[in-house]
Amino acid sequence: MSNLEKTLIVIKPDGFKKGLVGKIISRFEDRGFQIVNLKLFQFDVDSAGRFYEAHKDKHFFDELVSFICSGNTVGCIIEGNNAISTVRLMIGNTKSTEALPGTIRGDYGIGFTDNIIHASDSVESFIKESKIIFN
Ligand code: FUP
Repeated sequence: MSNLEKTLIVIKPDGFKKGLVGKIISRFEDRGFQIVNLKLFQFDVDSAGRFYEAHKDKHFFDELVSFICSGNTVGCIIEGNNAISTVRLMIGNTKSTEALPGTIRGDYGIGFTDNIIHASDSVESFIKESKIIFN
């Protein structure tokens, strides 16, 4: 039985600067997901603060907001069977140094804050985050 879902990925400023947009989006297309919306944009401090609201009391919040606002990003809504959990598996561990080879973070980076890509972790996060990016 299939469970058609949408999720949001954001290619972060480090991923964009490394020229990984095409390679990253291809991975999802190769897997069988459909691209349903795509946007090149740069976060401002207000929208980044709302995007990362869950982390607002954490010690790394200011660094996180400053990093995500530091350059171009690409937001992409993708759709397919079990999109939320499958895409989370494909991006890998938050700490890139602990992300397995074969995952996006495991193949393209060694950073923690600068970990190439974000993906929604629940339906609620997807709805909230995609509204911030796609209005
Ligand atoms: P993830 O869902 O894998 O993107 O990770 P989290 O929601 O736990 O964290 C959001 C972002 O905060 C991560 F992409 C990396 C960053 N972060 C730090 O910079 N320092 C920390 O100690 C924890 C997370």
